[in-house]
Amino acid sequence: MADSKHKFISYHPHTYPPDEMVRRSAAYFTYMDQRRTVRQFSPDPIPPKVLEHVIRTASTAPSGAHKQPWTFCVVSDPALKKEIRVAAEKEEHESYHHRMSESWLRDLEPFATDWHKPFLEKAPSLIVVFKRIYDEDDGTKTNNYYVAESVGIACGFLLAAIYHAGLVALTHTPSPMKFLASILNRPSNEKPFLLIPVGLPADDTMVPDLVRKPLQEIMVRY
Ligand code: IYR
Repeated sequence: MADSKHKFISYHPHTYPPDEMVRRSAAYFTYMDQRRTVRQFSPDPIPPKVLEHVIRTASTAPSGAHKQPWTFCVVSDPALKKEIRVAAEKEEHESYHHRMSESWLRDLEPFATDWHKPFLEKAPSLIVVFKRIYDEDDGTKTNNYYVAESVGIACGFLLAAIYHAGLVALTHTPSPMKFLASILNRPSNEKPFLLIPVGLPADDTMVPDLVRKPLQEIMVRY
């Protein structure tokens, strides 16, 4: 298993009897099935520790060669949030009016989105996730692998942790989102991946009446 240079340690994850596995997996599905993406935030503050914990949870995700090719920027400063909103709305205005196809705009109708992005200022914090396309070790470039897959999985863990903490989030992808790297002064090996406003839901939060695909449409048994 291990050579003398790379040691392995023993691992004893929790395991359960079959009926307990069935019960736990059903309960977790029921819980996760109640998560919804939210676009209306309360301006109420959230404990900074919660953001540290959910980001640590995200960083437990598997990654290519365990390179952990991610950076999570937490933006809570009102002036910086405003700057991000202004830059995002400029791009989104262009997208909604000139860049997105008719069919794309039609597909988005159920979500009632447009170029206005008030949640970028209203939410108490924005987590801006960057993928690190390579790293630098003593001035030498080092490779990262399966970067999009790794960061995507980490964002999945992040969204689950945010929900578990009793907060809501929006997976927002302003497009193009290069402006995030310059506003946040990120190094050139980091590319913006997702912008995730996090907070408590507004009192009058509404979400679209969506239906999730049934199992027979998403699962194929062989
Ligand atoms: N980036 C735009 C458009 C948008 C695109 C998709 I695909 C969505 O699921 C939602 C929105 C916006 O944020 O409005």
